[in-house]
Amino acid sequence: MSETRIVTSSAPLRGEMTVPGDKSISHRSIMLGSLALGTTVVRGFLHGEDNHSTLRAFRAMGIEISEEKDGVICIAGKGLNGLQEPGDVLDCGNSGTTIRLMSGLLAGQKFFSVVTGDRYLRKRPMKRVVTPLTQMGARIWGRGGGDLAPLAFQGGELKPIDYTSPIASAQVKSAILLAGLSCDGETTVREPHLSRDHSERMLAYFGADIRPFAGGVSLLGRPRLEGREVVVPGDISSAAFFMVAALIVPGSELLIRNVGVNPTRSGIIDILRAMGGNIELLDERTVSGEPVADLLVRASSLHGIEIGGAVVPRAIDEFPVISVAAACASGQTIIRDARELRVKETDRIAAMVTEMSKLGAILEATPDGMIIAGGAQLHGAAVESFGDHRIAMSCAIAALQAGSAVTIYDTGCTATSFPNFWDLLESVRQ
Ligand code: SPQ
Repeated sequence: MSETRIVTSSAPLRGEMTVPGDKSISHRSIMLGSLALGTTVVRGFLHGEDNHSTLRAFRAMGIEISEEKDGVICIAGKGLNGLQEPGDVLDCGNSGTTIRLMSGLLAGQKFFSVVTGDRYLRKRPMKRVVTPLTQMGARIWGRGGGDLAPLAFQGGELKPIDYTSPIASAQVKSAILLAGLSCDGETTVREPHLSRDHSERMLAYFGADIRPFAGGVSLLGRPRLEGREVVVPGDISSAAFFMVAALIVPGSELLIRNVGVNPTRSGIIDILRAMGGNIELLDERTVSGEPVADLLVRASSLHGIEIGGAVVPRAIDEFPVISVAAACASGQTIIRDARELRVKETDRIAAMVTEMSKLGAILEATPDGMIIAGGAQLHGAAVESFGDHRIAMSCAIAALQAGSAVTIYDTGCTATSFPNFWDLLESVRQ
Protein backbone atom coordinates (compact mmCIF):
# COMPACT_ATOMS: atom_id res chain seq x y z
CA MET A 1 0.00 0.00 0.00
CA SER A 2 2.82 2.37 0.89
CA GLU A 3 3.66 4.63 -2.03
CA THR A 4 5.27 8.08 -2.24
CA ARG A 5 4.00 10.94 -4.44
CA ILE A 6 5.56 14.29 -5.21
CA VAL A 7 3.08 17.06 -5.99
CA THR A 8 4.08 20.46 -7.35
CA SER A 9 2.13 23.70 -7.43
CA SER A 10 -0.49 24.04 -10.09
CA ALA A 11 -1.49 26.24 -12.99
CA PRO A 12 -5.29 26.74 -13.10
CA LEU A 13 -7.47 23.62 -12.95
CA ARG A 14 -9.94 23.68 -15.80
CA GLY A 15 -12.38 21.43 -17.59
CA GLU A 16 -15.08 18.87 -16.84
CA MET A 17 -14.77 15.77 -14.73
CA THR A 18 -16.72 13.13 -12.86
CA VAL A 19 -15.69 11.55 -9.57
CA PRO A 20 -16.24 7.84 -8.70
CA GLY A 21 -19.44 6.60 -7.06
CA ASP A 22 -20.45 7.43 -3.51
CA LYS A 23 -18.73 5.14 -0.99
CA SER A 24 -21.54 5.21 1.60
CA ILE A 25 -24.25 4.46 -0.96
CA SER A 26 -22.15 1.73 -2.62
CA HIS A 27 -21.76 -0.11 0.74
CA ARG A 28 -25.49 0.08 1.39
CA SER A 29 -26.37 -1.13 -2.11
CA ILE A 30 -24.49 -4.40 -1.50
CA MET A 31 -26.02 -4.86 1.95
CA LEU A 32 -29.63 -4.13 1.03
CA GLY A 33 -29.30 -5.85 -2.36
CA SER A 34 -28.22 -9.02 -0.52
CA LEU A 35 -31.14 -8.78 1.95
CA ALA A 36 -33.73 -8.08 -0.76
CA LEU A 37 -35.54 -10.73 -2.77
CA GLY A 38 -34.51 -10.85 -6.43
CA THR A 39 -31.87 -9.10 -8.43
CA THR A 40 -30.35 -5.73 -7.59
CA VAL A 41 -28.31 -4.03 -10.30
CA VAL A 42 -25.91 -1.32 -9.11
CA ARG A 43 -24.62 1.22 -11.63
CA GLY A 44 -21.88 3.67 -10.70
CA PHE A 45 -20.67 1.39 -7.86
CA LEU A 46 -17.42 2.60 -6.27
CA HIS A 47 -14.74 0.01 -6.98
CA GLY A 48 -12.61 1.13 -4.04
CA GLU A 49 -10.99 -1.12 -1.45
CA ASP A 50 -13.55 -0.32 1.27
CA ASN A 51 -16.50 -1.33 -0.90
CA HIS A 52 -14.70 -4.46 -2.04
CA SER A 53 -14.40 -5.45 1.63
CA THR A 54 -18.20 -5.27 1.90
CA LEU A 55 -18.64 -7.15 -1.35
CA ARG A 56 -16.30 -9.97 -0.27
CA ALA A 57 -18.04 -10.26 3.11
CA PHE A 58 -21.44 -10.82 1.50
CA ARG A 59 -19.98 -13.31 -0.97
CA ALA A 60 -18.53 -15.12 2.05
CA MET A 61 -22.08 -15.31 3.46
CA GLY A 62 -23.33 -17.07 0.35
CA ILE A 63 -24.59 -14.17 -1.78
CA GLU A 64 -23.82 -14.35 -5.50
CA ILE A 65 -22.46 -11.00 -6.63
CA SER A 66 -21.13 -10.62 -10.16
CA GLU A 67 -19.33 -7.79 -11.88
CA GLU A 68 -20.57 -7.02 -15.38
CA LYS A 69 -18.99 -4.75 -17.97
CA ASP A 70 -18.47 -1.07 -17.04
CA GLY A 71 -18.17 -2.10 -13.37
CA VAL A 72 -21.92 -2.73 -12.99
CA ILE A 73 -22.67 -5.00 -10.01
CA CYS A 74 -25.45 -7.65 -10.00
CA ILE A 75 -26.57 -9.07 -6.66
CA ALA A 76 -28.77 -12.15 -6.41
CA GLY A 77 -30.54 -11.20 -3.18
CA LYS A 78 -31.85 -14.01 -0.95
CA GLY A 79 -34.12 -12.09 1.41
CA LEU A 80 -33.80 -11.22 5.10
CA ASN A 81 -33.04 -14.83 6.13
CA GLY A 82 -30.80 -15.72 3.19
CA LEU A 83 -27.33 -15.16 4.64
CA GLN A 84 -25.23 -18.23 5.55
CA GLU A 85 -22.65 -18.66 8.29
CA PRO A 86 -19.29 -17.55 6.84
CA GLY A 87 -16.54 -20.17 6.84
CA ASP A 88 -13.91 -17.71 8.03
CA VAL A 89 -13.38 -14.37 9.75
CA LEU A 90 -14.88 -11.47 7.74
CA ASP A 91 -12.09 -8.98 7.00
CA CYS A 92 -13.45 -5.43 6.73
CA GLY A 93 -10.03 -4.01 5.78
CA ASN A 94 -9.90 -0.26 6.52
CA SER A 95 -13.66 0.25 6.40
CA GLY A 96 -15.49 1.53 9.48
CA THR A 97 -18.77 1.49 7.57
CA THR A 98 -18.39 -2.20 6.70
CA ILE A 99 -17.59 -3.36 10.23
CA ARG A 100 -20.19 -1.22 12.03
CA LEU A 101 -23.11 -1.73 9.65
CA MET A 102 -22.39 -5.46 9.39
CA SER A 103 -22.32 -5.66 13.19
CA GLY A 104 -25.98 -4.63 13.19
CA LEU A 105 -26.79 -7.20 10.60
CA LEU A 106 -24.78 -10.07 12.08
CA ALA A 107 -26.23 -9.54 15.56
CA GLY A 108 -29.63 -10.71 14.31
CA GLN A 109 -28.51 -13.70 12.21
CA LYS A 110 -28.91 -17.29 13.31
CA PHE A 111 -25.19 -18.03 13.09
CA PHE A 112 -21.76 -17.31 14.56
CA SER A 113 -19.47 -14.79 12.90
CA VAL A 114 -16.29 -12.81 13.53
CA VAL A 115 -15.38 -9.45 11.96
CA THR A 116 -12.01 -7.76 11.95
CA GLY A 117 -10.00 -5.23 9.97
CA ASP A 118 -6.58 -3.72 9.34
CA ARG A 119 -4.38 -2.18 12.07
CA TYR A 120 -6.17 1.19 11.74
CA LEU A 121 -9.68 -0.27 11.97
CA ARG A 122 -8.72 -2.45 14.95
CA LYS A 123 -8.04 0.79 16.89
CA ARG A 124 -11.42 2.42 16.15
CA PRO A 125 -14.16 2.36 18.82
CA MET A 126 -16.92 -0.23 18.41
CA LYS A 127 -18.74 0.27 21.75
CA ARG A 128 -20.89 2.87 19.99
CA VAL A 129 -22.59 0.02 18.10
CA VAL A 130 -22.00 -2.79 20.59
CA THR A 131 -23.86 -0.93 23.38
CA PRO A 132 -27.20 -0.42 21.57
CA LEU A 133 -27.01 -3.84 19.90
CA THR A 134 -26.48 -5.46 23.31
CA GLN A 135 -29.57 -3.60 24.54
CA MET A 136 -31.44 -5.30 21.69
CA GLY A 137 -30.29 -8.65 23.07
CA ALA A 138 -27.22 -9.22 20.87
CA ARG A 139 -24.37 -11.39 22.11
CA ILE A 140 -21.09 -9.75 21.11
CA TRP A 141 -17.51 -10.18 22.33
CA GLY A 142 -14.49 -8.07 21.44
CA ARG A 143 -11.06 -6.93 22.61
CA GLY A 144 -10.86 -4.01 25.04
CA GLY A 145 -14.03 -5.05 26.88
CA GLY A 146 -16.00 -5.30 23.65
CA ASP A 147 -14.81 -1.96 22.20
CA LEU A 148 -12.25 -3.18 19.68
CA ALA A 149 -12.22 -5.60 16.74
CA PRO A 150 -12.04 -8.48 16.22
CA LEU A 151 -15.69 -8.73 17.30
CA ALA A 152 -17.45 -12.10 17.60
CA PHE A 153 -21.23 -12.48 17.25
CA GLN A 154 -23.42 -15.33 18.37
CA GLY A 155 -26.44 -14.19 16.40
CA GLY A 156 -29.98 -14.71 17.64
CA GLU A 157 -33.40 -13.15 18.26
CA LEU A 158 -33.31 -9.40 18.86
CA LYS A 159 -35.91 -7.10 20.33
CA PRO A 160 -36.62 -3.58 19.02
CA ILE A 161 -35.41 -0.56 21.00
CA ASP A 162 -35.90 3.19 21.12
CA TYR A 163 -32.29 4.39 21.30
CA THR A 164 -31.01 7.93 21.80
CA SER A 165 -27.49 8.07 20.40
CA PRO A 166 -25.07 10.40 22.20
CA ILE A 167 -23.36 11.16 18.86
CA ALA A 168 -24.60 12.05 15.36
CA SER A 169 -23.32 8.96 13.55
CA ALA A 170 -24.77 7.34 10.44
CA GLN A 171 -22.87 4.16 11.26
CA VAL A 172 -24.49 3.86 14.69
CA LYS A 173 -27.93 4.72 13.31
CA SER A 174 -27.56 2.30 10.38
CA ALA A 175 -26.26 -0.57 12.53
CA ILE A 176 -29.36 -0.29 14.76
CA LEU A 177 -31.72 -0.02 11.78
CA LEU A 178 -30.14 -3.08 10.13
CA ALA A 179 -30.52 -5.00 13.39
CA GLY A 180 -34.12 -3.73 13.52
CA LEU A 181 -34.84 -5.44 10.20
CA SER A 182 -34.83 -8.82 11.96
CA CYS A 183 -37.04 -7.67 14.90
CA ASP A 184 -40.77 -7.88 15.44
CA GLY A 185 -42.04 -4.33 15.85
CA GLU A 186 -40.66 -0.81 15.65
CA THR A 187 -37.03 0.20 16.14
CA THR A 188 -36.34 3.90 16.74
CA VAL A 189 -33.02 5.79 16.67
CA ARG A 190 -32.69 9.40 17.82
CA GLU A 191 -29.55 11.51 17.31
CA PRO A 192 -28.41 14.98 18.42
CA HIS A 193 -28.05 16.21 14.81
CA LEU A 194 -29.08 14.48 11.62
CA SER A 195 -26.27 12.31 10.22
CA ARG A 196 -26.20 11.10 6.60
CA ASP A 197 -29.50 9.40 5.76
CA HIS A 198 -28.52 7.07 2.89
CA SER A 199 -29.64 3.97 4.83
CA GLU A 200 -33.08 5.44 5.44
CA ARG A 201 -33.47 6.51 1.82
CA MET A 202 -32.32 3.18 0.45
CA LEU A 203 -34.44 1.15 2.89
CA ALA A 204 -37.49 3.13 1.71
CA TYR A 205 -36.41 2.66 -1.92
CA PHE A 206 -36.26 -1.14 -1.39
CA GLY A 207 -39.76 -1.13 0.18
CA ALA A 208 -39.22 -0.92 3.97
CA ASP A 209 -41.68 0.93 6.20
CA ILE A 210 -39.35 3.61 7.55
CA ARG A 211 -40.42 6.97 8.97
CA PRO A 212 -38.04 9.84 9.61
CA PHE A 213 -39.24 12.44 12.15
CA ALA A 214 -37.62 15.52 13.69
CA GLY A 215 -34.70 14.17 15.72
CA GLY A 216 -34.87 10.54 14.63
CA VAL A 217 -36.20 7.69 12.53
CA SER A 218 -38.39 4.60 13.10
CA LEU A 219 -38.35 1.33 11.16
CA LEU A 220 -40.92 -1.45 11.18
CA GLY A 221 -39.17 -4.84 11.42
CA ARG A 222 -39.38 -7.82 9.04
CA PRO A 223 -40.18 -5.86 5.87
CA ARG A 224 -40.23 -7.46 2.45
CA LEU A 225 -37.35 -5.84 0.57
CA GLU A 226 -37.46 -6.08 -3.23
CA GLY A 227 -34.37 -6.05 -5.49
CA ARG A 228 -34.03 -2.76 -7.38
CA GLU A 229 -31.80 -0.92 -9.78
CA VAL A 230 -29.56 1.47 -7.83
CA VAL A 231 -27.74 4.26 -9.68
CA VAL A 232 -24.97 5.57 -7.41
CA PRO A 233 -24.11 9.28 -7.82
CA GLY A 234 -20.56 10.65 -7.64
CA ASP A 235 -19.22 10.94 -4.09
CA ILE A 236 -19.39 14.52 -2.74
CA SER A 237 -16.59 13.61 -0.32
CA SER A 238 -14.36 12.90 -3.35
CA ALA A 239 -15.63 15.96 -5.25
CA ALA A 240 -14.71 18.05 -2.18
CA PHE A 241 -10.97 17.76 -2.96
CA PHE A 242 -11.51 19.19 -6.44
CA MET A 243 -13.94 21.85 -5.16
CA VAL A 244 -11.28 23.16 -2.79
CA ALA A 245 -8.56 22.83 -5.45
CA ALA A 246 -10.57 24.89 -7.95
CA LEU A 247 -11.38 27.54 -5.32
CA ILE A 248 -7.80 28.05 -4.10
CA VAL A 249 -5.84 27.89 -7.38
CA PRO A 250 -6.30 31.27 -9.13
CA GLY A 251 -7.87 31.16 -12.59
CA SER A 252 -9.48 27.72 -12.08
CA GLU A 253 -12.93 26.71 -13.29
CA LEU A 254 -14.11 23.10 -12.92
CA LEU A 255 -17.41 21.47 -13.81
CA ILE A 256 -17.83 18.35 -11.66
CA ARG A 257 -20.71 16.35 -13.09
CA ASN A 258 -23.11 13.96 -11.38
CA VAL A 259 -22.36 14.62 -7.70
CA GLY A 260 -24.65 13.43 -4.89
CA VAL A 261 -25.93 16.54 -3.06
CA ASN A 262 -28.06 14.89 -0.38
CA PRO A 263 -28.57 17.67 2.24
CA THR A 264 -27.11 15.41 4.95
CA ARG A 265 -23.83 15.35 2.97
CA SER A 266 -23.70 18.78 1.34
CA GLY A 267 -22.33 20.70 4.34
CA ILE A 268 -19.10 21.18 2.35
CA ILE A 269 -20.97 23.33 -0.20
CA ASP A 270 -22.54 25.47 2.56
CA ILE A 271 -19.18 25.87 4.34
CA LEU A 272 -17.21 26.79 1.21
CA ARG A 273 -19.92 29.22 0.08
CA ALA A 274 -19.90 30.83 3.54
CA MET A 275 -16.13 31.27 3.06
CA GLY A 276 -16.82 33.16 -0.19
CA GLY A 277 -16.53 30.20 -2.59
CA ASN A 278 -18.25 30.49 -5.96
CA ILE A 279 -20.08 27.14 -6.38
CA GLU A 280 -23.15 26.75 -8.58
CA LEU A 281 -25.46 23.73 -8.56
CA LEU A 282 -26.69 22.93 -12.08
CA ASP A 283 -29.32 20.49 -13.35
CA GLU A 284 -30.51 19.37 -9.91
CA ARG A 285 -32.34 16.02 -10.11
CA THR A 286 -33.24 12.90 -8.08
CA VAL A 287 -31.68 9.53 -8.97
CA SER A 288 -32.59 6.30 -7.10
CA GLY A 289 -34.01 8.39 -4.25
CA GLU A 290 -30.90 10.60 -3.90
CA PRO A 291 -30.49 14.28 -4.92
CA VAL A 292 -27.83 14.81 -7.61
CA ALA A 293 -26.40 17.92 -9.38
CA ASP A 294 -23.49 19.14 -11.48
CA LEU A 295 -21.19 21.51 -9.60
CA LEU A 296 -19.57 24.49 -11.30
CA VAL A 297 -16.70 25.78 -9.15
CA ARG A 298 -14.70 28.93 -9.89
CA ALA A 299 -11.55 30.22 -8.13
CA SER A 300 -12.52 32.63 -5.35
CA SER A 301 -11.00 34.72 -2.59
CA LEU A 302 -11.89 32.77 0.53
CA HIS A 303 -12.19 34.21 4.04
CA GLY A 304 -12.21 32.52 7.43
CA ILE A 305 -15.43 31.59 9.24
CA GLU A 306 -16.62 29.79 12.40
CA ILE A 307 -17.93 26.26 11.83
CA GLY A 308 -19.88 24.22 14.40
CA GLY A 309 -23.23 22.62 15.28
CA ALA A 310 -25.53 20.85 12.85
CA VAL A 311 -23.35 21.41 9.77
CA VAL A 312 -20.53 19.32 11.28
CA PRO A 313 -22.02 15.83 10.66
CA ARG A 314 -23.11 17.07 7.21
CA ALA A 315 -19.44 17.63 6.31
CA ILE A 316 -17.66 15.29 8.73
CA ASP A 317 -15.32 13.66 6.18
CA GLU A 318 -14.44 16.97 4.55
CA PHE A 319 -12.70 18.67 7.50
CA PRO A 320 -9.18 17.68 6.40
CA VAL A 321 -9.66 19.48 3.07
CA ILE A 322 -11.67 22.29 4.72
CA SER A 323 -8.56 22.93 6.84
CA VAL A 324 -6.60 23.35 3.59
CA ALA A 325 -9.17 25.87 2.29
CA ALA A 326 -8.99 27.69 5.63
CA ALA A 327 -5.19 27.85 5.56
CA CYS A 328 -5.40 29.51 2.12
CA ALA A 329 -8.22 31.89 3.15
CA SER A 330 -7.75 35.35 4.64
CA GLY A 331 -8.50 35.60 8.37
CA GLN A 332 -9.15 33.01 11.06
CA THR A 333 -11.29 29.87 10.80
CA ILE A 334 -12.51 28.13 13.95
CA ILE A 335 -13.83 24.55 13.73
CA ARG A 336 -15.81 23.30 16.77
CA ASP A 337 -17.99 20.29 17.67
CA ALA A 338 -15.88 17.99 15.49
CA ARG A 339 -14.44 15.69 18.17
CA GLU A 340 -15.48 12.70 16.03
CA LEU A 341 -12.55 13.53 13.72
CA ARG A 342 -10.28 12.09 16.40
CA VAL A 343 -11.61 8.53 15.87
CA LYS A 344 -11.57 8.23 12.09
CA GLU A 345 -8.98 6.23 10.12
CA THR A 346 -6.52 8.34 12.09
CA ASP A 347 -6.91 11.31 14.45
CA ARG A 348 -7.69 13.76 11.66
CA ILE A 349 -7.33 16.84 13.87
CA ALA A 350 -3.81 15.89 14.99
CA ALA A 351 -2.83 14.70 11.50
CA MET A 352 -3.87 17.88 9.69
CA VAL A 353 -2.33 20.15 12.32
CA THR A 354 1.08 18.44 12.20
CA GLU A 355 1.22 17.98 8.43
CA MET A 356 -0.16 21.42 7.43
CA SER A 357 2.27 23.02 9.90
CA LYS A 358 5.14 21.35 8.01
CA LEU A 359 3.87 23.15 4.88
CA GLY A 360 3.91 26.52 6.66
CA ALA A 361 0.24 26.82 7.68
CA ILE A 362 -0.47 28.33 11.08
CA LEU A 363 -3.00 26.21 12.92
CA GLU A 364 -3.58 24.67 16.31
CA ALA A 365 -5.60 21.71 17.56
CA THR A 366 -8.40 22.09 20.09
CA PRO A 367 -10.10 19.12 21.79
CA ASP A 368 -13.00 19.24 19.30
CA GLY A 369 -11.56 21.00 16.28
CA MET A 370 -8.93 23.45 15.05
CA ILE A 371 -8.11 27.13 14.91
CA ILE A 372 -6.53 28.05 11.57
CA ALA A 373 -4.90 31.46 11.15
CA GLY A 374 -5.27 31.66 7.35
CA GLY A 375 -3.26 33.66 4.85
CA ALA A 376 -0.02 31.67 5.18
CA GLN A 377 2.20 31.17 2.11
CA LEU A 378 2.58 27.38 1.93
CA HIS A 379 5.95 25.85 1.03
CA GLY A 380 7.20 22.39 0.12
CA ALA A 381 8.03 19.72 2.72
CA ALA A 382 7.64 15.97 3.25
CA VAL A 383 4.34 14.97 4.86
CA GLU A 384 2.70 11.74 6.08
CA SER A 385 -0.78 10.38 5.35
CA PHE A 386 -0.78 8.12 8.46
CA GLY A 387 -2.49 5.57 6.18
CA ASP A 388 -5.59 7.80 5.94
CA HIS A 389 -6.90 8.39 2.41
CA ARG A 390 -8.45 11.76 3.24
CA ILE A 391 -5.21 13.07 4.81
CA ALA A 392 -3.18 11.98 1.75
CA MET A 393 -5.58 13.69 -0.69
CA SER A 394 -5.89 16.85 1.43
CA CYS A 395 -2.09 17.18 1.47
CA ALA A 396 -2.08 16.84 -2.33
CA ILE A 397 -4.57 19.73 -2.61
CA ALA A 398 -2.49 21.87 -0.24
CA ALA A 399 0.55 21.13 -2.45
CA LEU A 400 -1.16 22.85 -5.40
CA GLN A 401 -0.69 26.13 -3.53
CA ALA A 402 2.79 25.47 -2.13
CA GLY A 403 5.82 27.39 -3.39
CA SER A 404 7.87 24.20 -3.88
CA ALA A 405 7.29 20.46 -4.25
CA VAL A 406 5.48 18.49 -1.52
CA THR A 407 6.44 14.85 -0.93
CA ILE A 408 3.56 12.76 0.44
CA TYR A 409 4.41 9.40 2.01
CA ASP A 410 2.08 6.43 2.15
CA THR A 411 -0.40 7.46 -0.53
CA GLY A 412 -1.57 3.96 -1.54
CA CYS A 413 -4.43 4.42 0.96
CA THR A 414 -6.26 6.68 -1.53
CA ALA A 415 -7.46 3.45 -3.18
CA THR A 416 -9.84 2.89 -0.27
CA SER A 417 -12.23 5.62 -1.48
CA PHE A 418 -10.83 7.26 -4.63
CA PRO A 419 -8.76 4.85 -6.76
CA ASN A 420 -8.23 7.27 -9.71
CA PHE A 421 -7.57 10.41 -7.63
CA TRP A 422 -4.02 10.98 -8.90
CA ASP A 423 -4.92 10.47 -12.59
CA LEU A 424 -7.90 12.83 -12.28
CA LEU A 425 -5.77 15.46 -10.56
CA GLU A 426 -3.25 15.28 -13.42
CA SER A 427 -6.02 15.45 -16.02
CA VAL A 428 -7.43 18.80 -14.82
CA ARG A 429 -4.09 20.53 -14.17
CA GLN A 430 -3.36 22.79 -17.17
O1 SPQ B 1 -16.14 3.82 6.57
P1 SPQ B 1 -15.20 4.72 7.31
O2 SPQ B 1 -13.83 4.13 7.35
O3 SPQ B 1 -15.69 5.09 8.68
O4 SPQ B 1 -15.10 6.05 6.43
C1 SPQ B 1 -15.27 7.46 6.69
C2 SPQ B 1 -14.43 8.17 5.56
O5 SPQ B 1 -13.77 9.18 5.78
O6 SPQ B 1 -14.53 7.69 4.43
C3 SPQ B 1 -14.82 7.92 8.07
F1 SPQ B 1 -13.64 7.63 8.38
O7 SPQ B 1 -16.62 7.88 6.46
C4 SPQ B 1 -17.73 7.55 7.31
C5 SPQ B 1 -18.29 8.83 7.89
O8 SPQ B 1 -17.34 9.53 8.65
C6 SPQ B 1 -18.76 6.86 6.45
C7 SPQ B 1 -20.12 6.85 7.06
C8 SPQ B 1 -21.17 5.98 6.47
O9 SPQ B 1 -21.06 5.57 5.29
O10 SPQ B 1 -22.16 5.70 7.18
C9 SPQ B 1 -20.47 7.65 8.11
C10 SPQ B 1 -19.52 8.57 8.79
O11 SPQ B 1 -19.08 7.97 10.00
P2 SPQ B 1 -19.91 8.15 11.38
O12 SPQ B 1 -18.99 7.56 12.41
O13 SPQ B 1 -20.09 9.62 11.54
O14 SPQ B 1 -21.15 7.42 11.27
